[in-house]
Amino acid sequence: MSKVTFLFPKLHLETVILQIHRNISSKYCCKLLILGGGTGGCSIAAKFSRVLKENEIIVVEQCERHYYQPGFTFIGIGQGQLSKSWKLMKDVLPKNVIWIKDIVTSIDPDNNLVITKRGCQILYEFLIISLGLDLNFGKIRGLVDALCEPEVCSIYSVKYVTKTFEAIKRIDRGTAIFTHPRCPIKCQGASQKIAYLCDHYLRKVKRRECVKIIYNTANPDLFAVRRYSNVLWEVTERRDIQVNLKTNLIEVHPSTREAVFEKDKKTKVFKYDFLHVTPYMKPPAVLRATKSLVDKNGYVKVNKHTLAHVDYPNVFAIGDCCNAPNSKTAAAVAVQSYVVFNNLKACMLGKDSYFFYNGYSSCPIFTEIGKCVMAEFLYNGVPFETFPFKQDKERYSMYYGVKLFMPTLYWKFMMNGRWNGPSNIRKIFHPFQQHQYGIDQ
Ligand code: FAD
Ligand code: UQ1
Repeated sequence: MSKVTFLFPKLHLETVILQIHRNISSKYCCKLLILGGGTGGCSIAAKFSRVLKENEIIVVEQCERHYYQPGFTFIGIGQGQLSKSWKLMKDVLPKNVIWIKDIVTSIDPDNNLVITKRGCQILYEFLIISLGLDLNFGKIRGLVDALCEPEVCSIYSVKYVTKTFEAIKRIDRGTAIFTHPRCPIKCQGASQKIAYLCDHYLRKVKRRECVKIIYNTANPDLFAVRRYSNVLWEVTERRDIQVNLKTNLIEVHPSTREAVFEKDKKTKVFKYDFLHVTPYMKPPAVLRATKSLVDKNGYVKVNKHTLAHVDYPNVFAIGDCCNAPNSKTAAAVAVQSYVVFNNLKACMLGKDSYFFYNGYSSCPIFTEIGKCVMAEFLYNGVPFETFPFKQDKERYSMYYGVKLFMPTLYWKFMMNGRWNGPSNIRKIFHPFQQHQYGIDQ
């Protein structure tokens, strides 16, 4: 495992000393504050809960439930149930951390202070931001109203995911449209996975001939990594799925079932009988409001290799809300959590060493119920595969591997801080490969 010497600016912890007394109920202080109890927040809390003392960690998370979001694609095609895709936050978070169930409303990194909606003031020595992305259905005019109709849906939201399969089951003719927005999103593959699965379902029930399937994406290619987009182009051609690139949804008229798209600054209206929308996404409001922490789009400014904040050495970010240019997935978070854990631990001890994140991400692209292209890659779309066979192929093994083993890997290993990505598996299959940990230089 590569460890490289690097100078973290030393913190003068004596000066950060928390002057608030623990016995004032709405005032807290802690060694490590974690914002967000999603994939990143829970996995890193689990890691630090083994090295820090009881009550030295506080997690602020607004939700009662922790969802396994990768399962939403299966739910959308009737291969999973929403009721089985979540656990209570209290059961996912480690037992020896303090959970403040509230919304973070203010972050003041100059004074090491976070304030919540109900008025808790929390002073921290070290901060990890893992607030994910907010879904922004409202950005597309008419969409929120359209989502009240039975034929408009989205696997991206807890609210609409179950409805997706209901809507797919009802398709019997006409045009089914799937969209992908013009912004970074979590799991860039999910917007097209659901189109392929829908196509497969319609073939199974022998209604495919009556339905035209269109995938309208704002992106310039089907997938950001050429190796995998090649195979996906073959899939869409073979299965007669029309792909329109650089075609961005801007408006929906539910009463006439029309979706308005923009391409090359011109608008084009598509009639639909079924519409699956992948919404715009944006960092949570509190991040966008904290200008000193974020870039112009509201993502936390980190060094893309160390994941330390570029200006505040006691602040790190992990997952979808940071501005490292990796593809935003839980698979990426697994590797990032390992890097952040080691770098922050070194920082806490005043050591000058760091681990290096090279952008690893993975996206299992289901092309049928029973087939999956397992995309794995680094920064700049460089393929970086784990298994001893070509992964730019549709495979049965990858589909069932993801469906059957990934939830256990997520709940039992990742949420306990014990899954750092597939580096150890890769080491078995590719013992002489460089960069085998996905985290070295
Ligand atoms: P999240 O897990 O979203 O956590 C953010 C947390 O912050 C949430 O719990 C939220 O409630 C909390 N929060 C936000 N704002 C505040 C606030 N102001 N105050 C308090 N709490 C707040 N990844 C894969 O690796 N493989 C897949 O196959 C895959 N498929 C996917 C399919 C779908 C449909 C979706 C939606 C996602 C998929 N992902 C997949 C992506 C993966 O789920 C995310 O990348 C991952 O969950 C990101 O983790 P995170 O911690 O950054 O954000
Ligand atoms: C992964 O690590 C992960 O996080 C737990 C996922 O989310 C559920 C994934 O979908 C994938 C594919 C990985 C990567 C794991 C392997 C074995 C390639």
